[in-house]
This record gives sequence, C-alpha cells and structure tokens, in this order.
Amino acid sequence: MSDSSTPATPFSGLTRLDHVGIACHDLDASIMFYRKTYGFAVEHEEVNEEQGVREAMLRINGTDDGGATYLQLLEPTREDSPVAKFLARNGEGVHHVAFGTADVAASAAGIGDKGVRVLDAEPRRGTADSLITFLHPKDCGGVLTELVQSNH
Ligand code: CMX
Ligand code: CO
Repeated sequence: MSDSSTPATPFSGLTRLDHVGIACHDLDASIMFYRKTYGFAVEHEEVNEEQGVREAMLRINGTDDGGATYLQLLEPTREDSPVAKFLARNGEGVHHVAFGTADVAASAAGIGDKGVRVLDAEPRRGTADSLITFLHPKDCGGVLTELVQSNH
C-alpha cells in the first residue's frame, strides 16, 4: 500500500490536472455563464499576445502540491491564432487539457522520448508567468495537451 499523504510522482513528472482550456467567442459572456451557472470566480485575467488569446482563469479547487485546478477561458485576439482557427473549425468548446509539473522542460523531454511531438523547442510564457509547452494533438489521441510549470 502506498502512503496517501505522499502521492507518487509518475515518470513523466505530471502530477495534476492544472486546467481545461475552453475556446469561446466572447470572454465576458463565457465568464458570466460560469459565474451564474456554477458560482465560479475569476482568479486571473490577462492578454497573452504570443498565444493570441485574451483569457481568464477560474479556480475550481486546490491540490496536494499547493497548486490549483482551473478552467481557462480563451478568446482569440487575432484571426491567425490557434484558438481562432479552432473556433472557425469546431465552434466553441473544449480546446485543450493541461497537466501540472514541477519541471516542464524535463517532463517535455521525457514525453518527447516516447515519440510524442513537443510543439515548443523551449517552454514559453503562459498564464501568470507560468512556463508552458504543448504536445501535438495528433500524437495524443486527438487531445491538444499542455504542460504547465506554475509560478507559485
Ligand atoms: N484539439 C484537437 N485537435 C486539434 C486542435 C485542438 N485544439 N487544434 C487543431 N487540431 C487538429 C485539427 O483538427 C487538424 O486535424 P486534421 O488534420 O485531422 O484536420 C490538425 O490538428 C491541424 O489543425 P490546423 O487547424 O491546421 O492547425 P495547425 O496545424 O496550424 O495547429 C496546433 C495545430 C495544435 C499545432 C496549434 O493549434 C498549436 O500550436 N497549439 C498550441 C498553442 C495554443 O493552442 N495556444 C492557445 C492556448 C494558450 C494557453 O493555453 O495558454
Ligand atoms: Co492552457
């Protein structure tokens, strides 16, 4: 039996669900839906020009490592951005899942060794100065997957 107070870290270094990313046309309307329907509050809002998004993080629950699990609502800021392309093709809905790690570069390197394409050679700046990278959805059963090293 493992000790439930010290969860084992899998070889990938991924230890929790950090967030589910949801593509939307209108960030404010989407925030309002989650507030009215579930009572979820925005913890953080920003524009990330590199990723081409205006976004809000809604905190759902805390986690064992002192981090938290969020919904990330994403509105595109330009037509050539990943989220704009996704919306044009699929409409609003779940865009990606993101797993938390204490070391995004190490996790990405290990996962890359399994034959999964890592989309960023170097981790990029994510929400609230986190470090992020993405795995190609075609190598992950159709799921765009993000790895996040949070800055807390
Ligand atoms: N989930 C699942 N599949 C997806 C997808 C997604 N979010 N986005 C694209 N795809 C699929 C498409 O359906 C398409 O499949 P088919 O070839 O079977 O038709 C294929 O991937 C290629 O799609 P595309 O529209 O031509 O898109 P690109 O190849 O130009 O880009 C991707 C796809 C994943 C490389 C790009 O979206 C990317 O780099 N994403 C990572 C960055 C990102 O998403 N940033 C926004 C979020 C920021 C944040 O979380 O903070
Ligand atoms: Co994300």
